Amino acid sequence: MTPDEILQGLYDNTLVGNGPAVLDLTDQGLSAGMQPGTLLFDALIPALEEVGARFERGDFFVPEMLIAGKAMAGSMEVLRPLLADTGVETVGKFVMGTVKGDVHDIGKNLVNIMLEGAGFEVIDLGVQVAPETFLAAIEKHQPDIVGFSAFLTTTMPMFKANMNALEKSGMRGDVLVMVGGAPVTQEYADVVGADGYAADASAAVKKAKALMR
Ligand code: B1M
Repeated sequence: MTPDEILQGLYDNTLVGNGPAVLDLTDQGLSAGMQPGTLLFDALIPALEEVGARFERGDFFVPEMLIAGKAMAGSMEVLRPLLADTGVETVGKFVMGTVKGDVHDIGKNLVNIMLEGAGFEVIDLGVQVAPETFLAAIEKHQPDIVGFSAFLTTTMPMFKANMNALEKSGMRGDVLVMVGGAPVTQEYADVVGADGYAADASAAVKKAKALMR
């Protein structure tokens, strides 16, 4: 198969949620010397964007979104160590989680991979993370930055709930706060009082590094 055929195959099979084929094509691409970032940014992410567009149009429903997400997550397991393995020294500690009420984690996991690749130690709290769980992790790990991810307009208000909990605990001054996720904007980040916002994983790395300075 040519690199173009591998990318097309990855896109098509992610779109229909064919996990085994996505894994197989990921292996084939890597064996052929393709860059992990090419497989991710030129096939997997565009496929999920198309899944979202079809969901919006009513052509896809939740099960289709779920199997497409799972197919991509399988490939990410293979790509993760390759994307993160840059041998960079630790530049800071990052506690990350998707907010309470929200189960989306692909975008968050991608940010984590890129942060790790840039030398951050990332403590991932997973999804549906309650304010008190963030607080406990901040107390335990003493991170430089805490990151809140939200992918639904209905869960974005949890940013404010988390900020309020941080203020109340007296720890707000000890940690920088970054927010992100598909529906989040710089404006919204400003409204909730976050220190940083990024639209995607590479912007998140740039912002996190800038905040550390
Ligand atoms: Co859901 N979903 N979903 N979904 N889902 C969206 C997000 C949606 C936009 C689809 C649509 O309508 N077009 C829509 C939200 C609409 C809105 O609120 N405005 C939606 C909906 C409505 C829902 C449900 C409510 C559907 C329902 O049940 N009726 C439901 C909610 C469940 C819940 O959370 N309580 C639901 C469920 C699901 C699945 C479980 C089926 C599955 C999630 C699987 C998983 O994550 N493990 C799923 C999926 C797969 C999607 C889409 C198709 C893909 C999301 C994704 O992974 N994108 C999505 C449509 C879309 O986004 N186009 C959709 C790829 C990812 C790499 O991109 O998420 O943008 P992204 O991540 C970026 C940035 O956000 C940023 O960097 C990432 C990497 O570049 N970023 C940060 C993320 N976190 C950051 C943190 C930072 C900085 C940057 O600092 C801390």
